[in-house]
Amino acid sequence: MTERFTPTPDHKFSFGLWTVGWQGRDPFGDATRPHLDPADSVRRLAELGAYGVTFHDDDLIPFGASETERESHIKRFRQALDATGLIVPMATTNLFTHPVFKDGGFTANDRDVRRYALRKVIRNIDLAAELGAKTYVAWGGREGAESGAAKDVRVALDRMKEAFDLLGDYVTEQGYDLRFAIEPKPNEPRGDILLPTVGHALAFIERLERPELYGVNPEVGHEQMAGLNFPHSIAQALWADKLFHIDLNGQSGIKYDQDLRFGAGDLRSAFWLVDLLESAGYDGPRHFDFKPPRTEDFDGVWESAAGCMRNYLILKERAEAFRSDPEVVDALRASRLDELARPTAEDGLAGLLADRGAFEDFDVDAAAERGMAFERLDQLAMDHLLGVR
Ligand SMILES: [Mn+2]
Repeated sequence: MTERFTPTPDHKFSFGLWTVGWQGRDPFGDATRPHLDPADSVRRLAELGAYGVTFHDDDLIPFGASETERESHIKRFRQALDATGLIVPMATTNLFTHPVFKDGGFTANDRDVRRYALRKVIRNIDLAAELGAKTYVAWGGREGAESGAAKDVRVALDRMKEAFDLLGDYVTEQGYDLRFAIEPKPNEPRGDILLPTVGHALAFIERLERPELYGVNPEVGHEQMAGLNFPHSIAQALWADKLFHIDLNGQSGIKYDQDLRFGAGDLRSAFWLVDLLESAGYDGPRHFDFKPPRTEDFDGVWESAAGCMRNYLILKERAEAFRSDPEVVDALRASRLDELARPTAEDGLAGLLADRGAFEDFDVDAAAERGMAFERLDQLAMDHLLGVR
């Protein structure tokens, strides 16, 4: 019963060092947990069944560390990776904690801050490539504003494009097998953040010089903070072939970024998300970007991390049961999903125009009377999710 929900490296679960290592500092309170050594996180995550670990530069090497300290932190981390077999599928840069980034990194009004930010990213891209990462995430948490005239958004987007184009040049010149994944978020810590949703990021990417190098890293809670349907955003990213990475966590409605463990918050949305990822054949990491609540001690931290993976596997099983239920197959047909999959005019524009049945002789009233049977379909999903079928 429990064995089938036991994670293994084949499931491709990964965690950020900053997740289990979060000390519980929030805007109103101090840390509730001591510092966690990255090497200990690696060992513990491996024991729990994860396959990968990810990091911001500053998670691994404290900001301002000397070159010698830097080397020793990297060495200890490498040793833990080698000892456990954990890999580094993704890395990212902290362009938000240090006060120098209070007005952003790539789009700070201060040009010297922008140049420093780019050099900080490039330095960590070298380390990411060295450790075998295939994806480089860019979350621009401080790229935004609290007031109107403070940021000329069109010009800031020019600077954002300039930054990403330079980084694209860099990985291309170095010959790194590394692609970028832009992580949207609508607000927090800035009042409003640039590239606030998956849709904004997808549109931005098409304006870059090498669009093929860039995709998105959507986070459950971020899209839900904007009141959006996360599985719909993921479906569009998949449709555009741009789902390079994903941040799984939980969020209850439109409020501050909760970073709950995956499966907490909007459970039905989590069910449809896992159903989508699994049925679409997404083969990237299932990466958890959550924060074990500051009420927890380390036992609670590991319980929370294990819960993320367990909930994913439970939902995967529930989604598979839903899809393979013959009654669901009937219900999908009754709701005419097969018809949606058929092109609207495989007879071409001329055929459509010549088809009197499509318009002149079309029985509008009869079509209007047809029910869609979506409620039966959704209740079947609910029964499967709740484990009563
Ligand atoms: Mn978050």
